Parts: sequence; C-alpha cells; structure tokens
Amino acid sequence: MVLVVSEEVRDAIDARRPVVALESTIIAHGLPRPRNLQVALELEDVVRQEGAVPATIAVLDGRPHVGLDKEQLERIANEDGIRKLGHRDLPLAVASGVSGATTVSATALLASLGGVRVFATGGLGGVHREWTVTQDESADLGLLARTRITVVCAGVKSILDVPATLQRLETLGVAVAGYRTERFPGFYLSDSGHPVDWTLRSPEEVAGVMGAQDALDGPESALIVANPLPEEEQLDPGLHARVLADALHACEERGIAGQAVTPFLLDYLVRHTDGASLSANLAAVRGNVRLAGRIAAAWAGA
Ligand code: PSU
Ligand code: MN
Repeated sequence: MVLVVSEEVRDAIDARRPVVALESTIIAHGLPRPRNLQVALELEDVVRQEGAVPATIAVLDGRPHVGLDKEQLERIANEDGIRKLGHRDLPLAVASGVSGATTVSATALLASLGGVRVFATGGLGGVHREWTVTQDESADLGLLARTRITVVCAGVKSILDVPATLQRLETLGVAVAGYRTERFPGFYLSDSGHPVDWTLRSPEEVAGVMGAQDALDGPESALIVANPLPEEEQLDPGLHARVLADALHACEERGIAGQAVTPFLLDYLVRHTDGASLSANLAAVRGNVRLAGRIAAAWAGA
C-alpha cells in the first residue's frame, strides 16, 4: 500500500472516533508565507477543539500522506517546488517521487482511500468563466461525483461561473445542501446570488444524510455541505465585483491557463483588496473546519 496513514489518524479511524481531512493546496499555493504555516496549524487546532483528529493530506517524496506531523506540514508550507496535484497527478507524483500539495480532488480521493469520510476546505473548484472557449472545469467536480465523502465548503470559488458550476453538480449527481441557509454561499461572499434546493440545520442532520447515502447504496458520490461565512466577515460585495473583473482581465491579458489560473486569481484578489479577501477566505475556511469537526463527531456517534 503506497498510502501512509499517520498513527493518530489510523487509531481514530479504527476506534470510530471523528476525523476531518484537510487539503494542502490552500497551504502551499493559496496563502502567502509565513501566514500559510500558521493557518495550517491553526486549522488543525480548530479540528481538535471540536474533539476530532485532523488529517492534513499531501504527497511527500512520492508517498501520499493522510495526516501530517508538524515537520511535514512545514515542508508543505515552506519548501520550494511543492507541486499542485489534482487526482490525475497522483500516479505521476508517486512514480516520480515528487512532493506536492493536494487539491480538493486529490485530497478527497486520498481521504476516502484512507477511510476518512468528512473533509473541510475553503471553496471548491468548478466551471470557469469563459468555459465555452477554454473548457476549464476543475477536476474537483468529476471526482466528487465518484467519491463518497462529505465536503464542507463555502460554496465554490467566486472567481468561477457559479450557476454553471451548480448546473454541472446537478448533472453529475452530486448532492448539495446549504447549511442553515437557503442560498448557495459565494466563498468570499455569504450569498452567491443563487438558491439551493436543500437546507440542513445541524451536524446530526448532515450525519443523517450521510447514513441515507450509505443505506441507499447508489453511485459513490459526495455530499456538499455549503456553509456561508457570516455576513459581517464577508468581503465588501462592491469591492469584490470590481477587483474580480480586473483579475479576470489580467489573467486573460497575461495568457495564464490551466492549473495556474486559480492561484493567480486568488493572489490577485489578495493583493488588490489590501488583504481583505485573505481575511474573508480564512474566515470561511475556519468556519468550515469547525463545522466539519462537529459533523465528524455526529457521524462517529451515529
Ligand atoms: N480554496 C481556497 N484556496 C485554494 C483552493 C481552494 O480557498 O487554493 C484550491 C483547492 O485545492 C481546489 C483548487 O481544489 O484550488 C482548484 O484548482 P483548479 O481550479 O485548478 O482545479
Ligand atoms: Mn482548472
């Protein structure tokens, strides 16, 4: 088995204690140094405060890890040349012995292989604007259509075409529920402007849906729990609209494509909002990680 599950995570899974998977792309490619390491440690702490075990996921020297120690987290945060790995990159990274941070798609796959059912992130990837020209749709969506995992997120990144992404999730058969909201969250914004069909109001209700997924035994698809950040912590919507328009323009002008698009846009927003988008991003991730801890606890008790 190439997968390395840390002893703490393995013990928790064996004893049916709560575990929350965390992605590493946000650490290596989504946040500036040295803030990224502080955040990585803080997120693990939030999971622990909820009585769950954190399992940050990454590939180190060709070995996929579920659960990192402090030294390993430091490598992901500070080493140069840490690649960005979607799920399709995993065999290539393993065979060539490289180190990389995992996106939502690779994290969800490794978490599920390691026996972890609950996963927290900031915002999912999805269908990019200009999709008709670039065909850029994050591999996150296809993987979530094939993986039985519960993902707590603040919706999909607002740099995307949100209604097209919601449509793709419907087509792919991925369950989506708002957490205590009838509106689909907008990542940096509490409300993307689009409704959700289902609303769940407690960790126990989420665990109930997870149980129903297993009982129905349909396709191995995910459950997306869309958790909005509180309105008082969101990015100013006017500022968001203005800077995002500039960011998309700059991206096109510089001919940025493929895997580089998402990190470029997120970084552009941080730099042109005086860090306000970073605060909103972190607030969203923190809230998602906390909720994921509670859901994992409810699931372990179910
Ligand atoms: N959410 C964040 N920051 C990030 C990402 C999500 O707050 O950096 C990452 C996730 O790992 C997600 C990836 O899976 O961006 C999507 O990239 P792409 O569009 O290239 O699939
Ligand atoms: Mn992409």
